[in-house]
Amino acid sequence: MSLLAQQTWTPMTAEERARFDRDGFLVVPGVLTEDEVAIARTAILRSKEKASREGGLGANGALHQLSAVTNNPELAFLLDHPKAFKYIWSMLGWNVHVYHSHVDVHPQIHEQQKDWWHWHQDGGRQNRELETDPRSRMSVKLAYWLSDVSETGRGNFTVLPGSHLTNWLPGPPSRGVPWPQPEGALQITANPGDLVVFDRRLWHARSDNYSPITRVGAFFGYTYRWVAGRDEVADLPNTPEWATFSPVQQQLLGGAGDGSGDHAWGHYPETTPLYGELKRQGLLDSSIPALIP
Ligand SMILES: O=C(O)CCC(=O)C(=O)O
Repeated sequence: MSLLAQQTWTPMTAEERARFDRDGFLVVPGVLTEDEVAIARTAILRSKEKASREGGLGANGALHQLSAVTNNPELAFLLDHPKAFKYIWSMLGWNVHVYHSHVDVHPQIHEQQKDWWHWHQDGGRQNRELETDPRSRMSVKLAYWLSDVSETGRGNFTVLPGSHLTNWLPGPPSRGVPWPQPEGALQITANPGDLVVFDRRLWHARSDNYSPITRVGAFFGYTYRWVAGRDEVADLPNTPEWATFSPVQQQLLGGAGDGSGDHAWGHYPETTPLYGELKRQGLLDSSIPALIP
């Protein structure tokens, strides 16, 4: 029996779902092994070195690089890592792709920064163009921690728990105006290999890293395939790496299945790799609308 055939996925638990619905995020410890952390870190730090040589780093020598797998094919395993990906298909179902991803490296900052307002919800124009209150969830993001942020002040991911049902947060009149953190802001602490799963509507922000530990993370945002992607993936099928990606990974990277007519609107579930995988494993739970064909 092949490794793939032996693989068994499990859905997120009812308790996790209830906590996610209440808080807008989950922290899941120990998702990646030490080896997996090392593989991902090495790839991302190599990208940072390349960007550094090419003058592509931002303020304070930081890297914020979009299209994670296009730029770092070694990260493909993070797209559908069973311990992390279960949160995506459990909530969004099988007709999904990664619409936006990035890797981030933030070295120590030596000078105290102004209180710049980085708080936002994901989805850009979705926060103007969706008319409901609260707006629809639309997407869920995975944040893999590849450095030790087990204490605050290390560039921790910062959230406002429970804010995913709030359309508007009082902030500065414009981005360039320093502004205090919102009351209740929480810097999430995590070890290398831990995962944060968050609802795109959760108000969140990066914090500054004043520690000597370079902060490294990888972020993958998933949404329905009928929402256009932001990542640069159009040329990926022409690369030598493409054939090394599994059909599910290819789906998540914008590929349209096995050539038998897969459709991004999910018209033909039987041709969609993730549908096939969930069906094979008996995980199509009809109590969850997004998992119904
Ligand atoms: O880097 C961070 O901690 C924040 C990332 C972020 O804002 C995002 O993924 O939308």
